[in-house]
Amino acid sequence: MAKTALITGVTGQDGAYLSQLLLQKGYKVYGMVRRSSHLGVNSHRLEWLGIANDIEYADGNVTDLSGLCRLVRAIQPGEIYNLAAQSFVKTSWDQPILTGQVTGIGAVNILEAARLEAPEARVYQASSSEMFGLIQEAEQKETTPFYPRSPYAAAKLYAHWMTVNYRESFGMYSCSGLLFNHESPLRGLEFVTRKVTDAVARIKLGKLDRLEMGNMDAKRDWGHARDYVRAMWLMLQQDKPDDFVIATGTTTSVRDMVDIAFKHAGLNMEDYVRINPAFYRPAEVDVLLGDASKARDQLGWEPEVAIVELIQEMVDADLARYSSK
Ligand code: NDP
Ligand code: GDR
Repeated sequence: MAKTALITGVTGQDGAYLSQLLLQKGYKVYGMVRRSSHLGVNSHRLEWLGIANDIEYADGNVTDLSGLCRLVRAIQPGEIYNLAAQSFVKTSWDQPILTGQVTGIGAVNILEAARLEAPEARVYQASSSEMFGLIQEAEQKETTPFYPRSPYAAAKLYAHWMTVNYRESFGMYSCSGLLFNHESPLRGLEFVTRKVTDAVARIKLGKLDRLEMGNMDAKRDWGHARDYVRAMWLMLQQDKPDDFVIATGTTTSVRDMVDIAFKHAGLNMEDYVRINPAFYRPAEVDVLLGDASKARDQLGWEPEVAIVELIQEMVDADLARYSSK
């Protein structure tokens, strides 16, 4: 019989790539979507991948435990991937309560629904390198102490420890993936890589004349979302549940990432980029650099796409998108 997976956050970047991977593996994929006033599912990413009609959609919201229980009882998924979140760090200072409810409590609702209605289900929780925050060790691994620097990171840390706690308290197969930044042509436009590649494409095509940026000195360990969803799946296929850092092991400044994008389009960033303090954050995570050796050794996971190739793919996709409009 086909394996069954329930994905929350199926309409987001990772939900789309993970759905594609699971469908390729023969899974029946249930995607949980938030009800909204516009018709149908916000499925543009799933359409881009050509899989929008291959998913069974189910209404639900991670803040609503009774609805989640009904859904999990009906589907009896073998695997649950909790990707739903208020995922934009900057917004978390303006909406700290909502971020706590969705990104923090939402994860506990998923764990509770699984515990009560499908206790054998394997649960993946989307944890984040943002939990490392103010860095305590030059390279962050599973044992590095956490120091969250935003309401988002604090909410994720709560969800992370609850995932560990449900494993230790109830013997559930619940895993936390400590994923570093991962991007793709399907990345939301508010995140820095996509904001940049989208702007570069518009500048190149004469539709925009400048790009306003925040802190160009921040450094991130950026990988490709397609590589990272593979790690999520691998985490749920092990004999024992465990937590893993997923990263490339290379860190790049925002400035250098912007330079890669402009150069790929044959442009000089100095001619277009301005700093706007409105894009600075109340507290910054200055540098992230992950050590994914545990995932390499135990899961056999390795990233296939490095930063230059990633940014070039994103610029090319945005150029194609705007050229066809
Ligand atoms: P996106 O922002 O692209 O997607 C977020 C998803 O969550 C969307 O499908 C959104 O639905 C859904 N969602 C938001 N609120 C709710 C709610 N209350 N109930 C149900 N669904 C909801 O995020 P990514 O795909 O980039 O990330 C996936 C997960 O991984 C997130 O939890 C994120 O915090 C985490 N993460 C991401 C990293 C990255 O670099 N991308 C790194 C580490 C962790 P809708 O379409 O309706 O808005
Ligand atoms: P991040 O991603 O906060 O790391 O969280 P984001 O792309 O928003 O910021 C990365 C870094 O770039 C700096 N920056 C800017 N950021 C944005 N968005 N816009 C700008 O104009 C800009 N200028 C500079 C930021 O200050 C920051 O240092 C992402 C999300 O996907 C989280 O959900 C996830 O958990 C983490 O990655 C790992």
